[in-house]
Amino acid sequence: METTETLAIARRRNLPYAEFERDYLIPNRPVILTGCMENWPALSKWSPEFFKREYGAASVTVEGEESTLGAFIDRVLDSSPAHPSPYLKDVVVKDLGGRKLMNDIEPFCEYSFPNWLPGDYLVSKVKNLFNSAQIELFIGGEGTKLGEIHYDYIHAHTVLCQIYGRKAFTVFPPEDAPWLYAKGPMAAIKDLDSVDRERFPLFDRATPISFVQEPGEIVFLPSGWWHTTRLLSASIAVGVNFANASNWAAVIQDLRESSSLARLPLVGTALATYLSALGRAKEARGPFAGADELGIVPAQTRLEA
Ligand SMILES: O=C(O)CCC(=O)C(=O)O
Ligand SMILES: [Fe+2]
Repeated sequence: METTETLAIARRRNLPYAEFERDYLIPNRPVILTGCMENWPALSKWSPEFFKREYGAASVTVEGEESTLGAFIDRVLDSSPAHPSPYLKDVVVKDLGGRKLMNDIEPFCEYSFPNWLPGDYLVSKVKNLFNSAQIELFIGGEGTKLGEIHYDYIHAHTVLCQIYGRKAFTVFPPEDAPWLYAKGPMAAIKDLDSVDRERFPLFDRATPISFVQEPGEIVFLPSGWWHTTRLLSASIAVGVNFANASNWAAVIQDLRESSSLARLPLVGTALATYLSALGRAKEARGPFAGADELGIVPAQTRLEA
């Protein structure tokens, strides 16, 4: 933060896929995408009260604590910056509400396709890891904080689609890892509101970009970008991790460096060879690979272009 220049993120409305690919996906730059959620029934339908009414009896585990979704929503409605509610993060939308709920978020954001993470993999460990990429629900209350600065698992990209309420982001480019005192995907610095400068003197060199996401906006965070969030009001979002030709090499590299098995030289090489070949096979499945397995219908404007 030595420069006085404020780094900013672009907002692009109805961005054609080819331009998204050229200007953001391939260069690995974040962007806010607007215009693509306008036909989602969720935008007028979803609220904390909606989830309490329709799915209140469902049981959920939030930050290690089990309760009904209804009881959790009560905490969201009572949340304040002084007493924030926990953050519901890993509920799979189609497990909670099936086709009926998925229908509310269609046509889904096409920028997140092709997605090569869903589908079959010969190695069951890889399959479980990759298949944990699902369309997930995020619900929290005013003042709820993500509580960690991280990049997403296996160097996947992510899209986060804001449906209800407002969310503040702070993101940092992958190169800022040393200034965040990072180990693997997690920064040692946890809370940006109170950074211990004695312990973390190099934090001053970091180049944060802060912005607020509004309902109807999609944040694209590319592979390896550090991020943390804070909810400015009760908030509901959906998101999904994805990987394709643009970050496949980074995903393979991540596996080789992070999994103890893949660090054995021969296993690592065999796995990398297998995954590279698999990437070429996935490529042949076209621009919307992964949509069937995720159980979602994507927008397909790039076919009209
Ligand atoms: O609050 C958010 O939407 C970000 C959540 C996030 O970064 C994650 O679950 O990996
Ligand atoms: Fe994340």
